[in-house]
Amino acid sequence: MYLNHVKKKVIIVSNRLPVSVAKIKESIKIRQSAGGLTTGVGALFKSMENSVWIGWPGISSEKAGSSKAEIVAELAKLRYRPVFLKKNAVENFYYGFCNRTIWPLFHYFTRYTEYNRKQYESFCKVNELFAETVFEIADKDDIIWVHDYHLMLLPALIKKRWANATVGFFLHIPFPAYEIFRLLPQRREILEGILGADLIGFHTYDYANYFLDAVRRITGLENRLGQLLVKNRVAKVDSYPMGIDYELFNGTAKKSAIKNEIEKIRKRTEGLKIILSIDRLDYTKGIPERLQCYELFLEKYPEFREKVVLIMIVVPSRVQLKYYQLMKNDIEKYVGRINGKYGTLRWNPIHYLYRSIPFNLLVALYNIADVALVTPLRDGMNLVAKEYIASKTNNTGVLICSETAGASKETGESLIVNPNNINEVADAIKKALILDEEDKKEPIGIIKKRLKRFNIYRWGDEFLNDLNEVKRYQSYMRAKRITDIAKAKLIKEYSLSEKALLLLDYDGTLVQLKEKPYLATPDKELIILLKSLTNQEDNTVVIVSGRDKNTLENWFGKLNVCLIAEHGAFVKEKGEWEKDPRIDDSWKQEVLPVLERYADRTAGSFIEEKEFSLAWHYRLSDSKLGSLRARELKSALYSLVGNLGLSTISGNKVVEIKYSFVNKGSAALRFIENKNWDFILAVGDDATDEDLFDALPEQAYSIKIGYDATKAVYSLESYREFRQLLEELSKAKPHKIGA
Ligand code: GDG
Repeated sequence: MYLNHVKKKVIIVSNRLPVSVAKIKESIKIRQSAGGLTTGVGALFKSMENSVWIGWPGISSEKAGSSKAEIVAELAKLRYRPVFLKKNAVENFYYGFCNRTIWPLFHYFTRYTEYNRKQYESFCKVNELFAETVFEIADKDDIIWVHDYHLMLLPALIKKRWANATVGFFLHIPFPAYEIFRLLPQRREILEGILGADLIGFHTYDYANYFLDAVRRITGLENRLGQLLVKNRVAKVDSYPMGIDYELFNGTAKKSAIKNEIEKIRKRTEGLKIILSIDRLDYTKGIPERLQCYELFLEKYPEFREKVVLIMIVVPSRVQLKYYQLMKNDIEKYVGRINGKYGTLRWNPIHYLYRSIPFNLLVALYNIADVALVTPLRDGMNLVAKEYIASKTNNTGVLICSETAGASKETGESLIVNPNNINEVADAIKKALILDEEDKKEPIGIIKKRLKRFNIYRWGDEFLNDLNEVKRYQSYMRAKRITDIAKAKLIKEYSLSEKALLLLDYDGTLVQLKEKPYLATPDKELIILLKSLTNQEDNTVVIVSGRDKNTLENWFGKLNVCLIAEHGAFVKEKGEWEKDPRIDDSWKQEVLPVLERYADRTAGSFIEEKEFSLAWHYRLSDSKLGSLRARELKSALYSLVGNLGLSTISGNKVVEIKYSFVNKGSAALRFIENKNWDFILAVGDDATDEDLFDALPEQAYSIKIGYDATKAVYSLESYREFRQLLEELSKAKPHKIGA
C-alpha cells in the first residue's frame, strides 16, 4: 500500500462529504453519495488513518436544527467533520455561483452560465466558513488538501492566517482555455484564491497549461516549468490524472456475488449485446446527444435491431436546478420515443433507470457489457471509463470514449470519438460490436496495466509527495532569507569597516521594476540615501547596471558614486567614463534587423539600442506571445551570436545581446581587486547579477532581491526591504565633516 510516507495528518476539504445526511422523523440517516470525487478521494481517505474530511453533509442548517450535535457525533465516528450551510447559502453558493456560474463556464457551456453578484458574495462567505472550520480542527503543520471548484478561494484564505500552512488544491473539473475563463467577472479573485495553494493539481496537462496561461495573462505571473513565484513563495502547478481503486473493481468483478448478478442480467438480456451508459444527470455528460447517436445507429444499421440493448443509468443529481429537470424530461421523452419507434413486443432498444444502483450491480454491469458508451461533451476526467476497463476479468469489451473527457488521455487504445459527431459515434458503436473477440483483448489489456499501476493510491501518493517537495523547496528558499542576527552582524561589520565596497544593481534592487525602463527614475528618497552612504568615511559605492551610460550619468553623474553601464561595457571610476577596449559595435548591423523583425511581429515590444548592446523588451506585450517570441528570438540568434562572440541573456521580460565577456562580474572585479577591502556587499535581483555574485571573494556579503534560486548567500523580499537595510547602513558610520 502507498502513502506510508505521509506521517502528518491530512485534512481533506471538499464541498460535499462523501455521505449525505437526512433527517427522517427526527432520526438521522447517513447514506453514501455518488460521484467521482466521492469514489476516488473516498478510497484514498480510508487508507489515511489519521485524516479528517471536512465538508457539507447535504442537509441544511435549518433542517438539521437541534440534531446538529448528534450529526456531528455520528459523522465523527467516520472521521468526517460537517460544515452546516443555511438554506440561503445552499441556494446562492451551491446551486448559485458553483452550479450556475463555474460548472457551466468551466465545461464550456457559456449559454448556461449566469453571472450574479449576490451569488458570488455567498461563495465568498461559504469559503470563509470552511476556512473557519479548517482553523478550528487543523493544526498548523497538518497537510490541508482542498478539493474542487466550490472552494477555489479557500487556499488563499488559509494562507492569509497561516502563512506557512501546507496547502494543496486539486480541481476535478476541466480548467477552461483563457478565452472562456476571461468571461468570469471574478477571474482575478478566483486565480488569487487558488494561488494560495503550494501545489495546484489538474487531471490533464492541458488544464494545467490553461491555468498557467490564465495566471500569466491576468496576473502577469510567469512560470518556469510550472513553478510560480507567488508573493515570494514558490507554488507548483502540475497534472495528476486521477486513478481508481483498481483492485476494488477488479477484485469485486471476480467475486461469486457478482456472478449471481451477472446471471440475473444475462437472463433478462439473453441473445443481446449490451451497450452500457452510466452518468450523473448532467448536461456535460451528453446524455440526450448519446441517445441521438444510438438512434442514428439503429437507423443506419437496422441489422442490429433486436440484437442490442442500451442499458442507460442516470443517477439523480442537482435536481433543484431548472436545466437538470428539463434535461431529465427530455431524456425520458427521448427514451420513450426510441423505444416506441424501434421496439417490438419482444424487445426494447433501451433499458432506462433513473436512480443510483448498488455497487455489486454496477460492477456486474461493467463486467458483462460488450460496449461502454462514455461520450460526455466535456468531462474533467470520467472515472466510469476507467472503472469499466478495470472490471473486465476476461478482457473482452470495447470502450468508446469522448476526446473531450480527461480519461481519453489514458485510454487512447480504445475508440476515441468526437461526441458532437453523431455519425462517428454511431459508426464506432457498430465497429465495437463487430470487432473480433481477440482484437478487443489487446487494448483492454494495455489500459488495464496502466490503471493498475497508476491507481488512486498512487495518485494520492504522487500529489502528497510533490506537495512535500514544494514545502521543502520553500524552506530552502526561506533559509536564505537574511535573519535578524545575520543582518545585525552585517551592519556591525560595516560600521567597523575602514574600506567598504557596496556593489548595487539598480532596477529591481534600488528601485521597483516599471513597465517601461524610462519610468524607473530614481526618487528623492533614493538620492538622499545614496548621498548619505557616499558621505560616510571610506566608502565606495558602485552602481552596477545594464542601463546605458548616458542615463546613469544623467541620474547619478553628480553623486560621488562609481558607475558600471551596459553590464560592464563602460565604467566610470574616477570621474571619467572608460570603454572596455575590446568591444565595438560592428556586430549591431547584423543583429538589429533580426530584432526589428521580432519587434514588428510582437505588438507592445520595442528595441532599446545602447552603445554596445541591444535589448528587446516585451514587458508590454501579451505575456504568452512575448515569452514565445523571446524563445524564438534566442533560437533565431543562436548561431549568429556565437560566431560574433556575443551572447543573449534573458532578464526580466527582456532579451539582451552583448559581448560574452562583458558582464557585471568581470566589470566589478576591477573594483574588487583594487583595494584590500574589509567589507564587501553586492546586491541584485535578476539573472545578470548572478555573474556579480560569482565574482565575489568568500567573505563578501551577497543579497538577492526576491526568492528565486541564486548564488547569493542571503535574500530579501523586495527593494523596499533593501532600502530599509541601506537606511540602517547609512546611520551605522560617521559622516565626513561638512557633509
Ligand atoms: C467529477 C468530474 C471527474 C455513478 N453511478 C453510480 C455510481 N457512480 C459512480 C461511478 C464513478 C462516479 O460515480 C462518477 O464519476 P465520474 O468521474 O464519472 O463523474 P463526476 O461525478 O461528474 O465527477 C469528473 C471526477 O469528479 C473525479 O475527479 O472524473 O470529470 O466531473 O465512480 O462509479 N456508483 C454506484 N451506483 C451508481 O448508480 N455505486
